Amino acid sequence: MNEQGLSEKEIFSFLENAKSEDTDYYRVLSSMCTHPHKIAVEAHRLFIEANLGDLGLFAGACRLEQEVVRMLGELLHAPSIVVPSGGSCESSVCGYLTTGGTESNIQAVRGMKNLVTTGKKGFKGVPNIVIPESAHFSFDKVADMMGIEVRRASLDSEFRVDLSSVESLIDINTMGLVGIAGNTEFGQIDPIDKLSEIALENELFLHIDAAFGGFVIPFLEKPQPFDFKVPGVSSIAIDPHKMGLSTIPSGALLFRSPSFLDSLKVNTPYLTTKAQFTLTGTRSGASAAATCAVMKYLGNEGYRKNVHYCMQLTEKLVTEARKIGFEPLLEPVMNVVALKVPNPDLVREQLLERFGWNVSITRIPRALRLVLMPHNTLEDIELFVQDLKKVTAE
Ligand code: 0PR
Repeated sequence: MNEQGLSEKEIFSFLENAKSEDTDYYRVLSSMCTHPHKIAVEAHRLFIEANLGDLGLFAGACRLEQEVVRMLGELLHAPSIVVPSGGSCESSVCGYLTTGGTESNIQAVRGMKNLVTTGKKGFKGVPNIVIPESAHFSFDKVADMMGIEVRRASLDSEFRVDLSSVESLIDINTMGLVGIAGNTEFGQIDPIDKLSEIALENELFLHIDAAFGGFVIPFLEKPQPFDFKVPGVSSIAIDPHKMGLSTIPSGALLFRSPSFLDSLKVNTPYLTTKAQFTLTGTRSGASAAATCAVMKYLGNEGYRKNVHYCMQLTEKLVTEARKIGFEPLLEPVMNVVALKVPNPDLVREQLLERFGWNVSITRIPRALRLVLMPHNTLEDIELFVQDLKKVTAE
């Protein structure tokens, strides 16, 4: 740091310089985030200093968090219950706002672990969870930090988790299963109803990672079962900072039962509240306000339009790609396309170098991964496919 501060003018020229290196989502087909809605940005500014880590000082922001949890509970068909709240807020749905899918997944597994290790079930060895091979790399972090074994079940030909593989990995030390509702690479939805049957039969928790799909699946023309309507689902991660059009960081974790949330409780003796259930201490009230505002502003209808638009982009991309001879690995279920092209790593590199397109690659098999988001346009898609044709023709 300098001994003396810079002028406002100097700071902003320094910041603008840095900002010019960012993409502003132009020609970005690799991101699950997008421009936050302007209502979310305004609300975020209004609550910029609010700290949800000290609910007693920020009762208003706390109320907004509870309202978001209530609205998400409604969206995900959560049963109505009373939360054992450490703060001054009570809610009829159980959960809290996180920094995103990573924190939600970590906390869901931590909850499972706390419940089983203090519960009746006799664990002989290291506890384990069974997740799909397609699970997000946040589960690598879970494996690393939680002292548990993470077992990966293989996928079927449609990139959904293979149920017989899941069953073969379950043993006496299994605490729970994870299903993905909108996996990162393919946008595919695991058979959540079948996973639920396996979970109930074996008395296991079932966490659903709907970080991306949570704001997509309910608004599709033919939604598949993935939420608390499915009886064995015990917790769900859903991210407002992805298709929820809120500001970063905005994630959420919802539980079917208050005991799950309670298992995460830590006493906070010197705060205005007695306990915390969250992973982070200081938390952004601005994100809660942003999410609350955009959800209320858009309503179901607004999100349905948003998903409809992204699915139109998706269909356009697949149609145009087929015209130049490229097939998707699977018929897109949501606004993610995995496109089979020869030499995808080189194609990706060329698309960026020559035309400024940011795309990503799936791991197995290697294919171009394209996420169609509200910042993309139908014209963009046409241009993209033309550029893809040029890059692959050589
Ligand atoms: N679960 C699923 C299914 C996800 O797709 C992701 C993130 C997470 C959990 C973790 O969420 P957080 O990153 O919010 O903790 N999926 C995107 C990905 O890894 C995140 C992302 C978003 C990456 C925008 C790049 C980007 O520009 O691809």
